[in-house]
Amino acid sequence: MKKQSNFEFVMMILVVVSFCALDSVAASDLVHTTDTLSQARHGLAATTVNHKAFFAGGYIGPGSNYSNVVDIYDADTGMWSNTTLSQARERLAATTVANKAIFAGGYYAFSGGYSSVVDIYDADTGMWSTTTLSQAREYLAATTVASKAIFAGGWNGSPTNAIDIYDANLGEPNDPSTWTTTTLSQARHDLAATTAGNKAIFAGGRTCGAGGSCASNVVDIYDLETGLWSTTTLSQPREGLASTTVGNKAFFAGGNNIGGPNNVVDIYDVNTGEWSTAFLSQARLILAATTVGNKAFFAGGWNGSPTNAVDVYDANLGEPNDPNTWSTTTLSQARASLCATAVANKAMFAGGIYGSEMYSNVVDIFTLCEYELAGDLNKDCKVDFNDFATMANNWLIDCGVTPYNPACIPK
Ligand SMILES: [Ca+2]
Repeated sequence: MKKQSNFEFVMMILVVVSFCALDSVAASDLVHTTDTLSQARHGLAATTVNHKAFFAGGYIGPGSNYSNVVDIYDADTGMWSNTTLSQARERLAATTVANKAIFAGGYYAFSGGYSSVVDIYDADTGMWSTTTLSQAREYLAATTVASKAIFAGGWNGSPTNAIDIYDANLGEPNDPSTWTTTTLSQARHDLAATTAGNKAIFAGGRTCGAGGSCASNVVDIYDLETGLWSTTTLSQPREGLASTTVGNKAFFAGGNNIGGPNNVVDIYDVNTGEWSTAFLSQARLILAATTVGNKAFFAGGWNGSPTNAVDVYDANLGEPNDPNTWSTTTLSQARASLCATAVANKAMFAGGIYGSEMYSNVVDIFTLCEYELAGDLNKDCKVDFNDFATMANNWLIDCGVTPYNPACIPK
């Protein structure tokens, strides 16, 4: 038998150190892989700054309760690290402005532990700092338009209409003069927020406490150009919906209305000011949404039980009211109350709850690659250890000699 070369040996080592689980290909230009958070949890918040995706806080179950963990994925290196928030909490909101990732509010203790804490990561300095919201609250929503990070609504024993706005053009967020306050047209929590063009849009939510039927159809819109707020309505009232933006269109998908889990997607075109509707493949609430390139992803949620459904809208294929522009795929694990963010060419869905007191550490990653790259065997747009591992796994297999080898797949 031929002595194994150094090259072969190096590749065998690479198989051992390869850390990303490869999964099925979701669509021709999407690669689905999975990874894990350092701690299983749900009710966490995610945002991305400077090629790094942050997954912060959450609920980790009875006994230990709330998480202060921040898992950080670096898209440049493919490596994970972690750090901690200044306060463990769940149901916080996250957004990014001017190279700062901001994590605001949440719930930190049973019986009234509403948080006003704002943790801020500055990607320019690598430092963390803190400040406070004008009002402690959980179940708030956040989005950023230009230099303004806007934190709206929430619950602190009752629904609130509070809006806190940090303007990065005015200085550092620990300077109180960089913050202003205003109000939503309707106090509510568990609403959804996204930004399209010059407009920050806050939609739906819940106007009462546990047990009541009180989903909201209200949409509050902040126009950066005029500095004015206006209101409109969703086609159906819902809470626990998910939002994201593709190009000039803001999407508000799913949620719970008075009739139960909902499959409606309301779509606002900021260029025309027109609303249209589409439908998810499956009615559900507490799903997560994010966008990579021209594709919007709506993943997971609850429809009586946790679901692994993923609906994908592709703006390259046309307008979203055309069903042909939508396709479906699945998460590796059915779960609800997960979080989502996009980094580089990856849509990432992390954590969640998949049963009674069963919390997830799973990260599903959909990588969009619209290029051909020689040696990129898993089609994720880069050549790295994962491609090397695939090659090493199949090293010296000759399908002409051993066609019965399971690695030999007929064309
Ligand atoms: Ca690759």
